[in-house]
Amino acid sequence: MQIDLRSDTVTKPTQEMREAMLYALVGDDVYGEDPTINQLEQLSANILGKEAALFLTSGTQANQVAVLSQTRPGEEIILEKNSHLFYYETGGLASLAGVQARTLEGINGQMQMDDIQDAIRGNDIHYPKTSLIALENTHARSGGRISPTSYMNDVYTLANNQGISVHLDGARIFNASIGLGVPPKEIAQYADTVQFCLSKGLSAPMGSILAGKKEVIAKARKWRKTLGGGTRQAGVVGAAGIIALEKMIDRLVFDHENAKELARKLEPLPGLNIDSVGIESNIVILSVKELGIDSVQFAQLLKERGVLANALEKYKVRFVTHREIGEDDIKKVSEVIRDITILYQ
Ligand code: TLP
Repeated sequence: MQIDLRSDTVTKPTQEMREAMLYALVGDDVYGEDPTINQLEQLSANILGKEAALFLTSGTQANQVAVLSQTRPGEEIILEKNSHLFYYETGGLASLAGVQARTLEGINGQMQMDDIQDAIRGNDIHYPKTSLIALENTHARSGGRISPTSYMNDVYTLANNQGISVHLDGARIFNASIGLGVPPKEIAQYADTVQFCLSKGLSAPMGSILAGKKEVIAKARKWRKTLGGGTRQAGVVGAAGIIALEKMIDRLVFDHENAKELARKLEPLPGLNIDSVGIESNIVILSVKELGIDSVQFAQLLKERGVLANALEKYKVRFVTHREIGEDDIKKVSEVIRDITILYQ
């Protein structure tokens, strides 16, 4: 059996989810007639403290629809240079929404307030209009770092004062909520639209939610149709999403503990660089540069020993903890890594 730490997306639906899927009440969701999807959307809106919510096929689709619903072609969006929206969405900002990306370098995933202020366009005839600021919490490529609500408040206030909308890519907002010890709506209040994924640590097989004001979600519903994301008896998968929200959030704390434990075990090993204090959620990023091999080679060595991890950058390897990873797995993985470091000393 392999220990798969490539992503929390690899989690499979629970037995309870499978049973809920089997017996889900369904209808045609393009007509708004799927009772399970309607329940999931209402539940999601309540959890985030938003007026309305929409079920989409993936986080990528939800992010793209959020941008399409709050910008026009030729406008500018400010976002962090390692954000999923910019880094991993196949250039959708340009090809779908036709917006220009103004990327800023963040610290632990947070763009600096002065930089955001400077990046907001004024009234000059030459300039595009800044119409959206996108945040990501937790921030995946910085190692699952969590932005505090005070930071989110600052960005939201700055944006609001200038008539700019804020979108939160909260693919892992529940990890942020657990890490901060505040309910998700306290984070979501500082964004006009919020997307979260049901298919990551929450273990549902697919689906994301986009939530916001009624008018924006009505636009999003139309854009979802444009992208071919209007589905019919979607309650079959939505039923698992309801279980995800009702049963799977609280246990994320174990994933955070396991990530911290993995980092603590790896920190003293020679040739590795890791900051265990910076582990705030379920992602651990390890630099293998001093071992004298790159991340692809390191990931291959792991794979040969039954452990899967992602080569994130030339020398950085990513491990993501999730429901199918227990304390024993963390112990085994740290032993495997220790053995590799001995080989390369
Ligand atoms: N992230 C995936 C990969 O795409 C990199 C992962 O394994 O972490 N926002 C954030 C912050 C994400 O991490 C992801 C997925 C998405 C959006 C997109 O979600 P999906 O995969 O459902 O399109």
